[in-house]
Amino acid sequence: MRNILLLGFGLASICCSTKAECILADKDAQKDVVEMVALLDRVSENGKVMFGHQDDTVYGIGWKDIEGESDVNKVTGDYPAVYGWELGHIELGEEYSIDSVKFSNIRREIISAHNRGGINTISWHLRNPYNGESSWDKTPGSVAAILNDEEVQAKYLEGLDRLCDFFVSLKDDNGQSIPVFFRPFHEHTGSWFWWGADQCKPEEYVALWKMTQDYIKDERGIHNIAYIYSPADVEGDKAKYFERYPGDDKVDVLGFDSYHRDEEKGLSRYTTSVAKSLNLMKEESNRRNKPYVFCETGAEGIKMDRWFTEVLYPLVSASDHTPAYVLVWRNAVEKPTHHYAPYPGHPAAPDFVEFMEKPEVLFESELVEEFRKGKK
Ligand code: BMA
Repeated sequence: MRNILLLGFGLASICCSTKAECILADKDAQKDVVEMVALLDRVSENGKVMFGHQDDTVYGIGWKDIEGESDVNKVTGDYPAVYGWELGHIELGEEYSIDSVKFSNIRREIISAHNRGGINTISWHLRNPYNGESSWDKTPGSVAAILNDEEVQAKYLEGLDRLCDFFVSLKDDNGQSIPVFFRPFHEHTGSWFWWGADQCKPEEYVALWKMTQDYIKDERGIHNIAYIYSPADVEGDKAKYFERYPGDDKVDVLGFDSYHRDEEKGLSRYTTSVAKSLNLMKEESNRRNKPYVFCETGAEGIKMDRWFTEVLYPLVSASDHTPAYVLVWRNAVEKPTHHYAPYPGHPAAPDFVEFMEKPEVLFESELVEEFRKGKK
């Protein structure tokens, strides 16, 4: 519906109902960033949901660093429409990511995915600049230190600069910057990361978000980014979802992460809480004129052979205003039980093909046909 109201405002207004609302968090965002956000909106409003997979083409079960290889493609014959990439350790100036992938290979695969018509979204499990510990460090006051302690702040910005250099290096064959989503400081309503709820005050989290965003767009002049807000599953609790929300003018896409951890015990907690959160997303998406996505999910090891069609599909397709994408986590080459998409021979593979064939579910070639070429 929203789109119809907007035709008069041209590109920048595709996903908004008044011109004032059309401006993304980055007011100078490239035109194709605006288009990328608007594409999410169009997908949702057509009752479709894109399938995404983390680190899809850099490794999988039994292989690594084979250009264009993909467990999802080997099982379904198509690529995911959305690719998640993890840039943890880029802040250290290292050659390899937290998951032991060369950053140059991640860059290459982001460019290839973009050239095929796919969408890229970036997460960042950065080390704690306060003490050098991992993202999972729970030292309270780390965010406050970044904000208030000059030395810690300088260390953080040094790392952020390296992330920015990576963003800048994302160029297509014509030298144009490639638009990507960035999902900083995710799952912060939980308390397992140093930026989590027990470790910082809401206003400190918001200040860290703003500092980061302002640095990227204003200090570094980087305009190929749209920003996704991605708390942990709050089970539909609106107050909790927005307690640490940076603001409508700082966020372009709403989302959340939730995993099906009690798979063997049945569906209860996961399906109930995810359904509630998706409902909340849908309502707030309408109210705030922002698309919404299911940023991270999955059942580790996929022990239910029909998980994709019987658990995930009913959740993400049960609406005329679906999440624009759902992304399952990575197929860890170094720890084969840590996988979230089927690979050839996996007992859930036939069901995954059925999932792909559902009319609502878009893999990459369908996204390209229907929404890029077809201009739905
Ligand atoms: C987690 C796990 C870790 C990984 C991290 C960053 O959920 O998959 O093994 O290092 O994400 O990708």
